[in-house]
Amino acid sequence: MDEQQLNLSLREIKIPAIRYFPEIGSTNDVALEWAKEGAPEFSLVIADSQTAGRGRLNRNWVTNRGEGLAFSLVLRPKLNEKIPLFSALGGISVCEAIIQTLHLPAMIKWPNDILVHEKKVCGILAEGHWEGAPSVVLGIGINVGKGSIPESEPLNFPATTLETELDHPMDRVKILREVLKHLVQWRECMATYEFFTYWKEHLAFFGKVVQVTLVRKNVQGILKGINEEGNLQIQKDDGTTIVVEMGDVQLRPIP
Ligand code: BT5
Repeated sequence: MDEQQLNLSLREIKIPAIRYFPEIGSTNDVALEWAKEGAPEFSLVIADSQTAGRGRLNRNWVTNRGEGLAFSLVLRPKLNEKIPLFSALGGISVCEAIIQTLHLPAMIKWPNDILVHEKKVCGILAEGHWEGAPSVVLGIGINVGKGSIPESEPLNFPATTLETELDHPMDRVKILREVLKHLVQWRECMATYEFFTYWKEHLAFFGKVVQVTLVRKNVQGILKGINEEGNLQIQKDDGTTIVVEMGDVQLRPIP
């Protein structure tokens, strides 16, 4: 991967500027700084490896050199466009690109992961900056090569890679191009009926009994869907439905 190849491959997509790094701390950090300096919508930061890749809640995200995709887009939110919907924008776009290009059964695990065969292949981190001209940085990490999964640490969810699922080598830039193509298209109809329908239809564990880990406690119940704010709806055993704004979902562990 290099800047010239990226510029060439992405020339047909509405990307105004690209910053490529062989190695960087976190592409989200670079994009947040660039956004403050006025980077236009769809400015792209991409790195071959990250030394301080971030997940949610200060967790880490590993991007090994030559294996995964790690990139961040600067987006300019309109009034009323809230952060959870940007995570969904990323999720829907990655999901659709994987399904259409690779014919793998990708699903969106609320709020920000893409699963293939119930294993995590992609994580998404949307972060906002509201001073001055508001911006949202949408960071996406995709496990492409078999060496993308960190070996040295336990993972919070089982992981896989695209190459593991398809058992052949893959062109990372081609996958990037497909994701960006879908992202530019979905950006036009964010939060529409079509957007929510696609999200709901590809929601992992829909109708299944799940456990949601919240900051201080766990909640169990049937995953019923998402509301218009992008929050998760869980029906508890007593029949009441609760709305979850932040948490980690997994199938209910077998006792
Ligand atoms: C995420 O957080 O899944 C969001 C990851 C976002 C990464 C992108 S890469 C480009 C941009 N720049 C950044 O700095 N970040 C974004 P979360 O749901 O909190 O999951 C984090 C957890 O996933 C970690 O605690 C590990 O257990 C696990 N993990 C770390 N690296 C992984 C990998 N490559 N594949 C699968 N799981 C991983």
